Amino acid sequence: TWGSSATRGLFFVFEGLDRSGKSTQSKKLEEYLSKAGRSVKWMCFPNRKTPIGTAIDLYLRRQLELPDEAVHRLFSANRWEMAKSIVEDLRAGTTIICDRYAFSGVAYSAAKGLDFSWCQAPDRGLPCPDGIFFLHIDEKVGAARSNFGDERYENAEMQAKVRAQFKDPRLRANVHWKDVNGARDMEVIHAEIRSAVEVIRQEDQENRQRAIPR
Ligand code: NYM
Ligand code: MG
Repeated sequence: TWGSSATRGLFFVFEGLDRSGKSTQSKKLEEYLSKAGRSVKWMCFPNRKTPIGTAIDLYLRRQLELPDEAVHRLFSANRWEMAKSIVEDLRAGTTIICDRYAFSGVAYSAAKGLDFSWCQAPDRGLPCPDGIFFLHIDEKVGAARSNFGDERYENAEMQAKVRAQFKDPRLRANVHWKDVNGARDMEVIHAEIRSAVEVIRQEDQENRQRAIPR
């Protein structure tokens, strides 16, 4: 638990394929919440600036070869590098908005053929998001948007495999997962996410009030 502080921050994660609009939407939510006067921090995974993130960045840019199992563990370790600061920020009342998290970790590695539950194991115990917004784009929209760069995984074949893994119900079990149709106008998407955030915030406050003994 996060303790009983009435000002705990909320933790929101954006997930989806490459080019699904996660960065745009996560930054729009950050802007909206900070304009509303909330303390908010945006972050992304991989965090390429940490020691482990440096290796991940080299791997993604094809300047480093690593076994699939090893790089999977690095992606997870990269989240563990940030876990303590995430918890501290949430406790201090800062809301965190995160572009990709453990769900990408599992979907991309399982798409390469690694066992799904083996992929889930190293992330167990990480701070759990209060809401996950999965930006769904169908194959056709994805193909139209895909001016892919030359990073690893940025090709139609891999994206199709990742898309299939993101559908696995084991990813959504025990978390507040919201599918968002990412093929629409970005302001329409943003409005839908904003109202989902307010619902989650209200639920959180009600739950916390119930938990306080009178
Ligand atoms: N990726 C991201 C993984 O394979 N595992 C992970 O745990 C995470 C967080 O990194 N193609 C992949 C998905 C992306 C790539 O991320 C770089 P981005 O958000 O495209 O910069
Ligand atoms: Mg990308």
